[in-house]
Amino acid sequence: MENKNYGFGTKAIHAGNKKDKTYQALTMPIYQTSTFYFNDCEEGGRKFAGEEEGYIYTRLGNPTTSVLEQKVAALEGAEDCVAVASGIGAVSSIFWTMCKAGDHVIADGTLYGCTFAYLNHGLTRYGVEVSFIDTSNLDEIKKALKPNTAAVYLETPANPNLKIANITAVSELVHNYKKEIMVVCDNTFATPYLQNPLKLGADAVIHSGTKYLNGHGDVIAGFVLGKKDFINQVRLFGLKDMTGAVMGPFEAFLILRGLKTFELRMDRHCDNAMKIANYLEQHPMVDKVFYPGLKSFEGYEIAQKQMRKFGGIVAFEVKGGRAEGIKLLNSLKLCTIAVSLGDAETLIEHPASMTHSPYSSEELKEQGISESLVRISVGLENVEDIIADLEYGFSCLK
Ligand code: LCS
Repeated sequence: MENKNYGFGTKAIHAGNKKDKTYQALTMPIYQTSTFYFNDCEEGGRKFAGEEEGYIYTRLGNPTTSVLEQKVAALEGAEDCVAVASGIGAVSSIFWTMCKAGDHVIADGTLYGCTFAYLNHGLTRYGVEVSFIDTSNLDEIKKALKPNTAAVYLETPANPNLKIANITAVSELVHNYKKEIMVVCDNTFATPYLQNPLKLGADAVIHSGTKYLNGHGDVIAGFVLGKKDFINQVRLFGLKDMTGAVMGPFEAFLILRGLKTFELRMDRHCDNAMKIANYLEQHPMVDKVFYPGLKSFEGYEIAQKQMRKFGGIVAFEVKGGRAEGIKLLNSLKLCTIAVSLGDAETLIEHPASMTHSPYSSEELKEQGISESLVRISVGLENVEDIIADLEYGFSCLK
């Protein structure tokens, strides 16, 4: 793709693509191979020494996966990207690359449950200290920064309650303290269509590619994005030697296929979610709605500045408590009870007992994740049908 000024939808279809000179296939083929032959021993030596370009072994790189990496880099406005086997593969690959024993990490306390588990119960076993704070409060960041701080990690909007951090303000503050500290943003909820943390000052971005990027609920995948040198370190150390959590070529193919409709899907997810947030906000059986596009939402002002639209996830507290929330889920006919998000199907879950079960009940309370919180990943169905299903669910609580 030659024109860097193409629109987002055009890039999602064309960026990074390579013309197949052998058979002139329109769609990038699946190079389902673990290894690549060398014409002679010297060629293998040159490729291993980095003196000659080309593929060696799929754990280090694969043509199908490379096209996807270049496409996601173009969408996110990143110099480079490495594809990995899952979102948690992205989290672990980046931390093994950035940190060593004796380092300190600052992370927001509100994170996807397994990211929290990795940081709280995993990384700390290897001599890295982790401080969980509220990154939407700049004073807390100031207080937490230390000479050995290696990284500041946040999700915005965060899983499960869409909490917003100001990426520009956080990055400026951290880099003014010490420019080498990596500010890393998990952009899974927003996607590159709605928000580009690297353009706002962050040093690296991670994604669960399982979600909107693929969009069809049939892949587990992840991405790490950032400067070329750093991504090279993630690829050749964090991924190649530490986690080995490499993306397979078939998964790359499915995500390439999913990305062709990325812009269309995201517009529909966002429009449907806004309507559902408005519906829930006026509902007498709802205590509170969490959605960055609602004026009543705490992070609304910052979300307006750093996001283009407000995403497909809506969370809300059901009046009454945990039992009412669970009863609502169990009553629904169209919305499916399932974790994950970003699929065509509307998925609904109970964070306290599902995605955020790695948190203790005290930790959930500290993060304001209540037992009555329900999270909806608004799908691509006709929004009237989703609302009718929710209305039926609420009617079962009476
Ligand atoms: N980051 C965020 C913000 C996530 O929501 C998830 C998964 C991950 C990273 C990890 O990605 P994975 O390894 O699953 O590809 N979130 C899930 C959720 O909310 N329900 O099920 C998975």
